[in-house]
Amino acid sequence: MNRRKFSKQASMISLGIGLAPMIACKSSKELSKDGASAIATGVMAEPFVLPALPYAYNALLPAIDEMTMQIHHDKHHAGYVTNLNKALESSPLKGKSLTEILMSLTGNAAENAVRNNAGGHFNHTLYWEIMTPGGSKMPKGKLAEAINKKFTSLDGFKTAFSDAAMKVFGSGWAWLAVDKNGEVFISSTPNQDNPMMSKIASQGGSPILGIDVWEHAYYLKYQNLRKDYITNFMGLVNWDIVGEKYAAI
Ligand code: MN3
Repeated sequence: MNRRKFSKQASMISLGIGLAPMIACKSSKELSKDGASAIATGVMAEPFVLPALPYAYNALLPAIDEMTMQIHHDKHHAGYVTNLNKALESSPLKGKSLTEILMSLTGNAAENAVRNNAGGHFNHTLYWEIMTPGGSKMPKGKLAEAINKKFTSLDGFKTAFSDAAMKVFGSGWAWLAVDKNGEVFISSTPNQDNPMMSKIASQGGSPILGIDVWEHAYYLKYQNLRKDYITNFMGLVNWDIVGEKYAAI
């Protein structure tokens, strides 16, 4: 990437961080295996590119099987990235960062292609990041305090989060997000929406943890047993990364 393009993308990213630094540069960098900067990965600014999975396809076994990971990342997420770039060609949102795009969406049907694919790109980037076979198994520090304040305990959070994920009708996501007062909340969104779409979502905020409950995320291994997938997902959460995201907001 030449210097001019690099600085153009850098300025777009700095504009995009705004109220919600979310998958900020630091986190995007972690997704890049070749040591390139977060900006060069194109996770957050045009042209958007598929971030490398930060671990092997089989790293999450036995909770999530290798074929599911491969298809999910290489086909589904890749498709959102390709279609996002395509949709932006004829969109007034072209040129904005990913976070700016999400926060600008109004729910107008003309935005649907950008909405679905920008959401898909953002959501999956977060999902890969916050799952790992390693990392802390419990939230620490300020995040632990915020979770305990809202849900009494980690178990209280897990019960409420699992309940929200179970109740998503059809395809969608459940979230742990942070509101403008720094308080954590649980919500769910249909399709590829997320709480960053503050003009659309039932509650706007910055997601720090999300579970994909589209059937493509679990059906090969779990079929109709969404509850078992959710339970096993909870054991994959890297609370160090979630804590970093909370601290960055
Ligand atoms: Mn998915």
